[in-house]
Amino acid sequence: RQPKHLSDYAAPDYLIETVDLDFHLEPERTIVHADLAMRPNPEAKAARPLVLDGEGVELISIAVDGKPLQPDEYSATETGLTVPDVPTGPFTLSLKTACNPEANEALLGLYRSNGAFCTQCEPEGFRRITFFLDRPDVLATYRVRLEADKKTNPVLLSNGNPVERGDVEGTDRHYAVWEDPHPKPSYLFAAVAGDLAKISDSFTTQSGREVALNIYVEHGKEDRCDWAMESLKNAMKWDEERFGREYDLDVFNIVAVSDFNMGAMENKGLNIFNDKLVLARPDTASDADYAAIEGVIAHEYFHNWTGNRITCRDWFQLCLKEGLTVFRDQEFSADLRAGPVKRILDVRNLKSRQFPEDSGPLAHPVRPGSYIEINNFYTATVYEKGAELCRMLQTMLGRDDFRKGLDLYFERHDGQAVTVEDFLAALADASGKDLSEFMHWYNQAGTPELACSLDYDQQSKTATLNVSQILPATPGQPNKEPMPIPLRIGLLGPNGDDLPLTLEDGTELSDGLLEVTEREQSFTFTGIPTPPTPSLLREFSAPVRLTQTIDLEQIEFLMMHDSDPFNRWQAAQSYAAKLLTDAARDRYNPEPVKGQGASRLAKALAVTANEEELAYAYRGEMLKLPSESDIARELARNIDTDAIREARETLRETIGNAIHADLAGIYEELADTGPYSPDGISAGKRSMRIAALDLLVGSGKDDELERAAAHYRGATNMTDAIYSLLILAPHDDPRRDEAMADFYERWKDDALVLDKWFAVQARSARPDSVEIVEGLLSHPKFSLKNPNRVRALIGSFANGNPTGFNRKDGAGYEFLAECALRIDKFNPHMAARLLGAFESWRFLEPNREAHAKATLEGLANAELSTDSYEIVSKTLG
Ligand code: BAL
Ligand code: ZN
Repeated sequence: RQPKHLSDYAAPDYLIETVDLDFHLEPERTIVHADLAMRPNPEAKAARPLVLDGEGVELISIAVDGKPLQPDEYSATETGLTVPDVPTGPFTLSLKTACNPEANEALLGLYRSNGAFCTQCEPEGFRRITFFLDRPDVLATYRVRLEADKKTNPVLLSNGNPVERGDVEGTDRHYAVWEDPHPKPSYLFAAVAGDLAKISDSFTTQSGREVALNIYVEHGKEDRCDWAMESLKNAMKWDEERFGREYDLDVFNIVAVSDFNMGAMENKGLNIFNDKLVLARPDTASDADYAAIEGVIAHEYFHNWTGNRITCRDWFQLCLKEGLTVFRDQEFSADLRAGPVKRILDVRNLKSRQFPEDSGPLAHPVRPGSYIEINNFYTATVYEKGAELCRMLQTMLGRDDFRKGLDLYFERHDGQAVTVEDFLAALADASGKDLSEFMHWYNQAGTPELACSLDYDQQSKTATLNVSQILPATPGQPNKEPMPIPLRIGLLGPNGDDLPLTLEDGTELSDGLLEVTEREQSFTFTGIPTPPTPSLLREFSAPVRLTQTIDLEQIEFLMMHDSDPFNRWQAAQSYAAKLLTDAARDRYNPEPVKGQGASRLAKALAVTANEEELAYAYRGEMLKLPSESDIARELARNIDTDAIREARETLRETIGNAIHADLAGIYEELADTGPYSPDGISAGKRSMRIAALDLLVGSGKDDELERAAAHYRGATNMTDAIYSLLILAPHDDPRRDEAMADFYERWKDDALVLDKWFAVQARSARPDSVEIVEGLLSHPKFSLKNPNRVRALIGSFANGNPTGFNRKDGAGYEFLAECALRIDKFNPHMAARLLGAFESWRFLEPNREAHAKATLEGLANAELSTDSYEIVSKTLG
C-alpha cells in the first residue's frame, strides 16, 4: 500500500519489440503462449534482473532463446516473475501461462461476459493474462493467434488487421490470426471470442482508403446498433476535417458486452464497450442515452490518435490522453448539436462531479504527483478538468494556433509515450506563446476562486474590473502559485447590448478575452457612458468558481439580455441558487422561495421560455432549477439535505403556480414531436416539454400528477416514458405504482432498460428510500456481479438521491458501506468507485457529519482491498 511517485519515474530496464501471443481459449483454463522479443534498454541505468509484472497468473514453463529455464533460474510469484540472469543483447523470452477467465469477477484481464471471452487491460490488466512489462512506455507490435471451440466462439477478434483464419484439423476448434503493425503498450491489447452478431458498414478515409466497420453485439440486438454506427462514421469524418486525423487500419471493430467496469475502452482497432453505450432504439434508449452513445463512440475513436498513436509515458500522465480526448469529444458533440447547450451540459457535469472532488479530501492535481492504486485516478479531475485545461489552451492560443500546436504534437511524437510537458512544448513551439506558467494548472489541485468586482467612475467614464485569484489549500498543497486564467467578459449597456471594450492602453478587445496572470489584477475600460452590468466568465472560459458582488436585479438583467448564451443560462441558475441558498442556509426559511424574488424569477423564466428564436433544448435548460447537489455546493458548509429539498420543492411549487398557464401552453404546444428522431431539435422539444411538466407537477395540483401519469401512459419513446416515471416516482399515489409496475412488466427481460427501473427507484426522494433500495438488493433480477446493475441501484442512490443517502439517521451511509464491503471482495475497482460518494462528508451539518464519520471509521477497520483502502483512508484524512 505504498504510494508511487511521479518523481520516481525511471525508464524501463528492458524493451519489448515484438509480442507473439497464442491463446488456447477455454472458459476455466486458458493457456497463453507468449514469445517476447526483448532487449536491454540502452537508456536504463544498469543491467538488472528482468522483472516482469504478473497478477494471479500460473506459470507453466519459461525459456530464454528456446532454452527452458530450471526452477532455480527464475522466481514466479502472485505478483510477478524475476529472471536474474538474461542475455546482455537481444533475446526471446517464451512463456507458457494459464488463467481462469470464468472465475475472473474483477473484470480485469481476460474474463467472461454472457458466455463470451473479452478483455480489459487498462491500466494494469494485461499482467493478469501473462507476465509482462505492463507499463505504458513499453511499446511493441503484436501478432495474436486465438484458438477456441468453433461452435461456441465463431467470432475471434484482436487488435489490428485480420491475416489468417482456419480450422484446427481433427478438432472442433478453429483459429484466427491478427496483426497490429502499430507499436502499442500492453494496456491497449484486446481479444474477444464468442458467439456474437454483427452489423457492418464501411468508411472511405480522406486519402481514399476503405475501412471495414463492424459492431458486434449479442444476437437479437442487431436492431439497436444503427446509431452507434452512424456516430462512428460521423466521428471519423469530423476528426479528419477538424484535426486532420485519419484512421490507420483496414478494419475498425467495436464489441458491446454487458459486464464492463467502465464505459468503454479504446483498444487499438478493437474498441470494447459497455453495451449501455452502444445499444439504442427509440423505445429502449432516452435522448440522453443517444447523446452519450454519440459522445463515447467518438471519444474511443478519437483515442486512436490521442492515446494510442501517442500514448502516456506513465500513468501520472493519464490526463494527457483523457483530458485531450474528452475535449475532442465535447467539441465534436458541440459541432453536431446545439453548441451552447452542450457547453451548459458539460459545465453542469464538471460542477456536479469535479468541483466536489476538487474541494474535498480526494482532491488531486489533473496530473497527480502520487497514487496508491491508479484505478482510483480515472476521475472527474483527470477527465473533465483535464478537458477544461485543453479548452483554456485553445482559448488562449486561438483555434488556429491550437490546431498548429496539435499538428506539431502528432508529428513530433507519433509512436512515442510522452508527458504533459511534451504536449505543452508542442503547443508553445507552434504558437510562440510561453506556456511555462500553465503547468501550474496540471500540478496544482483545487478549484481557484475568481473574486471580481467592478468599479465605475462617472467622471472619467471608465469601468475597472478588479480580479483576485484565490487558490485554496488542498491535501498536501498548502500554498499555490498564481495561474494564467482566460477570462472572457462583456459589459452590458442600459439596453442590454454589449459595449465596445477598450483598455486604457487603447487595446480593443473584440472577443472580450482577458488573461489573468497575477494574484490581484485590474483592467480598466474606457468610454463607458453609464454604469454597465458585467457578464463575467462567458462560455465558462476557465474552470473556476466565480464570486462577485452583483445584485438580483443585475442577475435578472443578464438573464433577459446577455448575448452570451452560456451566461444567460448561468444568470437564471444564479438567480434561483441565490433564493434557494437563502432558504436552506442554517435552518429552512420559506420566505425567499415563496416571496417576490421567486415570482420575479418565474416571470423571467416564462419570458425566456417563450422566446422562439432560442433553441428548444436551450429553453428546456432554462426551465430546469439547480439540482439539490448544486444547492449543497453553493452552500458549501453545514449542509442539511432535507432543508435543501424543502427549499427546492417550494420554489418548484411557486414557479409551477406563478406561470402555470405559460407552462401548460408550452406543454400542449410541444405535444406532437412527430416520429422519434434523436436529432437536436426533436430531442430539444422533448426536453423542454418535460421541463415544463416537471414544474407543472411541482405546482402540487392533483390534475398535474394526472398529466404526468397520462404522459407515461402515452409515451411512444423511452425519453417520455422514463422522465415521466422519474417525475411520478417520489409520489405516494396509485398512479405511480401502476406506472412502475407497467414499466417492470414490459422490460423485465431487457437488462439495460431494467437498469433504468432500478435507477428511478434509487433516485426517488422518499422517506423510505433506504428501505426501498435495500429491498431491491434481494430482487431476483438484481446481482452485485453486474456493474451496470450495481451502478443503477447503489450508484444512483449514493450519487443521485441526496436526501436518501444523507438520511438523518445515517442509514444511507450504512447501506452504502455494507454494499461496498460485499463488492470489494471480488471487484475492488467497483467498490472503490462507490465509496467516492463519501467525498463531501465534512461539509454536512454536524449530526450527519458524525454519522458519516462513524461509517467511514467502521470501513477503515474492515479488511479492504488496496483500491478501497486508498479511498477510505484519504476520505477520512
Ligand atoms: N481509457 C479508458 C476509457 C476511456 O477513457 O476511454
Ligand atoms: Zn478516454
